[in-house]
Amino acid sequence: MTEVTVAQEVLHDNTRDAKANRQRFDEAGVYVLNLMSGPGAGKTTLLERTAEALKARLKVAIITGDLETRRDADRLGSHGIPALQINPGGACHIEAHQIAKACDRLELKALDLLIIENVGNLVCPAEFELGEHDKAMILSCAEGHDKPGKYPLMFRESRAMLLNKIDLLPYTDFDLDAAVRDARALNPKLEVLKMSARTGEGLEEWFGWVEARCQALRAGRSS
Ligand SMILES: Nc1nc2c(ncn2[C@@H]2O[C@H](COP(=O)(O)OP(=O)(O)OP(=O)(O)O)[C@@H](O)[C@H]2O)c(=O)[nH]1
Ligand SMILES: [Mg+2]
Repeated sequence: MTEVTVAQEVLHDNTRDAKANRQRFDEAGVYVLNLMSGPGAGKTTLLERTAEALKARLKVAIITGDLETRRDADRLGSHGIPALQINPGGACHIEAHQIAKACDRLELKALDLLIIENVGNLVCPAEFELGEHDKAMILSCAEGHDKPGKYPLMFRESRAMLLNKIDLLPYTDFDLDAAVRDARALNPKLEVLKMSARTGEGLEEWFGWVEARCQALRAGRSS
C-alpha cells in the first residue's frame, strides 16, 4: 500500500468520526469551537481569560491537545471549568476519534460551549475536521505578517482570525493591514478580531463573538 493511500484512508476515517461527533454535539446542543494557531500564539492565555469571563454566563469546557505535558490543561483547569487533556501520541494535530473519547468524560448536554485548543501548529490541525461548528485561528503579531500566504489552509478554513499580541506591535515590524489583506485574499468572509490576551484590549469583542456563535447554534443559525 502506498503512503498516499494510507494518508487518504486516515483522512477518510477522520471525516467519518468528525460527522459522528457533530451529530453528538448537535443533539447535546453544545457549540464547539476548534481553536488553532502556531506554537505560542496565545491559545491557552486567551482561553484562560475566556473561561474566566464567560463561565458565569455559559457552561464551558475545554479540551486541549498537548504533545508532552499537562501544563495547558492544568492552567485551564485552575479556572474552575472542566479541562481535559488529549495527548495526540506524537502527532502534530488532534483527530476526531480522540475528541470522541474525551467527550465520553464530559456531560455534553450540560454544556453550552466546548472549546478545543488544538496542537500548536499552523499546518496539520487545519486538515483534520473534528466535528466542530467553527474553526478560529490565532495569528500573533510576533510571528510575522507573511504567514497567510505561507500557510494558506488554516486561513481558508477558519471563520475568524484573531490577531493577538497587539501590545507588541510597537516592537515588531508586523504589518497588520498586510496580514488582514493577505488572509482575506484567501478567505473573503474571514472575520478579523484584534486583541491582546495580556492587556485585555479587544477581548470584550471576542467574548461577544463567542456568545453570539453559541446563541446562533441555539437559534438554529450555526452555518
Ligand atoms: N505580549 C503578549 N504576550 C502574550 C499574549 N498572549 C499570550 N502571550 C504570551 O505568549 C506565550 C505563549 O502563550 P500561550 O498561551 O502558552 O500560547 P499557546 O498558543 O497556548 O502555546 P502552545 O499551546 O504551546 O502552542 C506566553 O508567554 C504568554 O504569556 C499577548 O497578547 N501579548
Ligand atoms: Mg497552549
